[in-house]
Amino acid sequence: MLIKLINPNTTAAMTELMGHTARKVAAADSEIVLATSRSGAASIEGHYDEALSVMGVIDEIRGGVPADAYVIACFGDPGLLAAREITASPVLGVAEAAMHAATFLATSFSIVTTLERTRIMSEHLVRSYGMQNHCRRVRATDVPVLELENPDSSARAVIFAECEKAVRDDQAEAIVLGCAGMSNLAKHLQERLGLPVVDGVAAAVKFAEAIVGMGLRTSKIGDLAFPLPKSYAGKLAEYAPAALVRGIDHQLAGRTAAERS
Ligand code: 2AL
Repeated sequence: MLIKLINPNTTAAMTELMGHTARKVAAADSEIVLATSRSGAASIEGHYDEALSVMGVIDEIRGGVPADAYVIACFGDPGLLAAREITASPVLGVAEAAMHAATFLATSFSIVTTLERTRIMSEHLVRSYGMQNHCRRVRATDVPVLELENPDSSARAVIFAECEKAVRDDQAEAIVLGCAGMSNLAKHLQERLGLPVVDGVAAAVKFAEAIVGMGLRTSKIGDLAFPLPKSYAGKLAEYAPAALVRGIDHQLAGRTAAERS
């Protein structure tokens, strides 16, 4: 099956890092196609960055080879529900996938993320995903996203120290890594901490395989139905749903990419 992993930020090195993680966990017959957003912020660390990243995500879903599933690889899950509207192929967000995975492994988890403002954003996600009963606390490290790309930075040590605090002070039984750019740290942290450390990139890829493998597709009878055709004005005219729908072909939407080829 073909899984397209979309990095909603424009930093290609981060896409490669996440692609490495995805390919390590993917089944032998899964093909992981990587896409770096062609518009928007170099890193997503606020509501504004996030809102403006959504068009880049949409572009990657409506353009290129149709995939059996899509992974939105940023911990804010930018545009997740909008993306689910424009395709019937399952779309997974790394935050939602990681939180669900953690609930299978422990009755409580804490999230360790990047900046203080993204901590607050992750708290919103915990509430919108109904994870309040499972998430003990969201912890910020004040490590900027792009600092994760710098091998000389103290980011790893700072993240480890925050995970230790989550175990000691929150009594967290599992850790969820609160940035897709941390995906290469999960194994090392898990070994050092001695508890499950969940990376959303790996979780989303494995859930995508499971959902597609079960023959399941996104429901098109409610709010995730294809967007209503209408005109959009100004700079967003090209995103008008009629144009999107033309690009996606409703007839084919119910079949997998493997079936279509
Ligand atoms: C992220 C992420 O995963 N990628 C990005 O650019 N920003 N999220 C975060 N909490 O820092």
